[in-house]
Amino acid sequence: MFDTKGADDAIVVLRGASVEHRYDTDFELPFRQESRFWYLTGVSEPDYSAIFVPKTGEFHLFAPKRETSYAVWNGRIRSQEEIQELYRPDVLHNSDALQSVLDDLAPTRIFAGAEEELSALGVVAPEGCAIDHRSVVDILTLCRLHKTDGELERMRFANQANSAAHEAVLRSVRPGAWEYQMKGVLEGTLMQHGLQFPAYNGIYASGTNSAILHYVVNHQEMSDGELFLIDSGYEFEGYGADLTRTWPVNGVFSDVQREMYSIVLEMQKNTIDATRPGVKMEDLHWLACRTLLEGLLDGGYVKGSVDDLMAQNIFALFFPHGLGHFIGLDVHDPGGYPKGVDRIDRPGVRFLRIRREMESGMALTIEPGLYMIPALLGPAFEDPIQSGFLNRSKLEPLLHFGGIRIEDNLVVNDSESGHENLTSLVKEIDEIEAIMKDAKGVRG
Ligand SMILES: [Mn+2]
Repeated sequence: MFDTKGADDAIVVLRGASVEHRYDTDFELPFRQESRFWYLTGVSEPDYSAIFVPKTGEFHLFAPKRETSYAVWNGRIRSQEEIQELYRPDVLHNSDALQSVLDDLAPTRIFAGAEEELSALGVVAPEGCAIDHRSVVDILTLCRLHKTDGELERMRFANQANSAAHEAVLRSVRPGAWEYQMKGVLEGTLMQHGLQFPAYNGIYASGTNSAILHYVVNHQEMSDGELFLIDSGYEFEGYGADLTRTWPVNGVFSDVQREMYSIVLEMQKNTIDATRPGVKMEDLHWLACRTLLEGLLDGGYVKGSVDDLMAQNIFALFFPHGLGHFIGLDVHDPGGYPKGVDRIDRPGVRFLRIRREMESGMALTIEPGLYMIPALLGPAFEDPIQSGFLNRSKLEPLLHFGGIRIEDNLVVNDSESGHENLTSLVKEIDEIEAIMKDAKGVRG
């Protein structure tokens, strides 16, 4: 895949991540290896770098030379034998050998992970050597599209642990509790499973906050009659889960909450059922939109035909984000758009993070939602065309309803169903209510 024409002596140079600090202080942020480096080397500690030689298949690993002070302040210094055993490079070097190894290999072309890769490593390319900053990124993106068995094992475990932690939160949700306390329950449970690192900034949103798509303030007391939306996941060995559920704070769905929740559950079931090799993500998104509009039509919240409502982008007033994204070492794993494929320039679907045909081995989220967002519905009520499709008298009382999202993680495969759902967390209304009732009984 590398363009090595006339450059048989091309090499790949990659720099692993270093510890970063909070602004201008010595406060160290938790270390997280850069995903491409982690994917290729398996190294999840700071200050490593690597050279790959495509012609011979050789993997050179460069380990940082730790000073004695490291052993005092940071941790035990690994022996060369230990590093060799852990990461199994063909040749293990100290990082101060990088320049001399580079000079000995005398490449005429270097594939580097980023523009500043070589200068950040403190080395210079041999004179006349061409440097390509794009190909490694593009190729690794293609590799990461299809998960290996080892990756899937980690993703399954991440999903099991995160599902268990979400259920612990489900048992803790009640009027008078605070959003951040639910974060504490989730994190505490995940730590017990050994998952220490969030895959993204979690959302713990009650009431109207649940209609703010990336609400991360998490600082509100939860009230009787409101919904609570949790969208949070932690990583296991780099592989995250990305799960969302929405529950009634008081343990029982009100009539309108039940009605809206059922629409989202239907959107999710329809699209999960259709997820299989060969299907296009944008078609799954359209299916979710049509299911949404059918539900809203049934309830009398909108007027007209599904086709007309689709044509007028009414779906995007209630479901303004994409149906899902790839997931793996990054929560928004790369590769959603093949080269030359652009975003669809329409409300809602323009935020879709995948426009690809599904293939066996791809891992993705399916996360439809339904929100009452005053910033979208207000202007639509005044819009001469869109207002004609909206039943304002039924929608206006719901402006403070909040929102609902249900999100599972799937792997596309060649089985009869076309996929494996990694997420084992309750989502049926009666299951949710039964668990919340049981938890209430336990709490007393
Ligand atoms: Mn997601």
